[in-house]
Amino acid sequence: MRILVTGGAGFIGSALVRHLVLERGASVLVVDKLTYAGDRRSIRDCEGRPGFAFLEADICDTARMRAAFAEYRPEAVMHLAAESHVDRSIAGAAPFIETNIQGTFSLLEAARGYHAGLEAAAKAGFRFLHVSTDEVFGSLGPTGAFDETTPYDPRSPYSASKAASDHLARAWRETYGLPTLVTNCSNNYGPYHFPEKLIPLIILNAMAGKELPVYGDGSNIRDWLFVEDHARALVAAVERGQPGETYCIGGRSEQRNLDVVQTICDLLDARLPGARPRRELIRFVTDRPGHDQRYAIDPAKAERELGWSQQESFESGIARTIDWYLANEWWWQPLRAEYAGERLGLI
Ligand code: NAD
Ligand code: TDX
Repeated sequence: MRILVTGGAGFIGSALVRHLVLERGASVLVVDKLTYAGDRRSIRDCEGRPGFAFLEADICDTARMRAAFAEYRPEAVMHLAAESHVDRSIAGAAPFIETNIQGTFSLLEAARGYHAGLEAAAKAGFRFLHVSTDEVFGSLGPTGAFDETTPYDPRSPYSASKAASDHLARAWRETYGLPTLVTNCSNNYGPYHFPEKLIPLIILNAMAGKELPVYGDGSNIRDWLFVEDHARALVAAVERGQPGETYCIGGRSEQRNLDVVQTICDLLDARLPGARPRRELIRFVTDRPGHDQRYAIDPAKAERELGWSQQESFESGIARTIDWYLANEWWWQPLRAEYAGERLGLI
């Protein structure tokens, strides 16, 4: 299969591209702008493989997207390119509106023109998978879980921009017949995760003996899914999902932020014993404005209709992730050096 993957140099996109190219032998064109969050080193093992190609381009550039479709002639699009960090969206929403909304619109338009020109069999088989987040559903109370029937209630600039893009993807199917599908997934973690996000930030700070910032009282809950399980779910959605449908993907693994941080401290203490337990580095800091309290996903539809299920438990996945960061300083050290002391104080 010939697949155009946007955002393939990012965290989830690179896991997907490595899975497609190295494990499934698929032909992949990565389209990525290489923002601060994109890094070609994350897919360096794919470079030079038959069928692998890379295009450095902005998805907002519709003319370039049209040319990429015309030249590459994909059978499917997997759209992951986005601005993805909630704290950055609070500090400045403009790139989120631009890439997540305008960029998705641009890509849908390019795909629509290309799809209209395909002959019948190729047209029927074409898929446009729009990859989204559980954050579009807002914040849960102590019980219940998001599923495909949950009303949208985004509460941050990031989640509002993703919600808008989900609606665009659906509208392009209803209005123009472009075979779009949407997936909404919970928090991913794993190798090649940019060190502004909670889990890699805590791992790297704890390794270095630096303070561990926990927003508010640490009681906020996220559902965590190992990134390689998400990559397999996305492939299942393209292969077996129905156009016009939404699939919620999650790890059935709810954790309080404070528990995640303490788990990382304890696992690192066991691997790199220090003079004092790393839990002593935990600092409760000013909360994120509009901080969603709890996310949880019911992935039953994806399990039933896509034949997908997660393989990695949080316990094994977090241990693998810590071991990966311990073994792969070559990847994270330049990113830490480049972003240290940044305006947002993220790292
Ligand atoms: P990321 O920030 O790690 O990577 C985003 C990638 O998109 C980068 O390679 C970046 O260079 C590229 N990009 C950004 N703007 C672009 C543009 N205008 N044109 C072309 N490329 C551009 O993000 P991620 O965590 O890998 O998330 C990927 C997708 O999955 C996003 O759509 C995100 O909303 C969604 N998602 C993420 C999570 C999560 O936990 N990280 C969970 C659910 C859904
Ligand atoms: O230093 C921190 N301290 C802290 O307590 C950071 C960076 C985060 N947090 C909290 C905020 C959240 O409750 O940890 C939780 C996870 O934070 P992030 O890693 O920033 O992820 P989140 O805001 O939950 O969003 C992530 O999951 C859904 C991704 O960044 C999104 O792209 C995805 O859609």
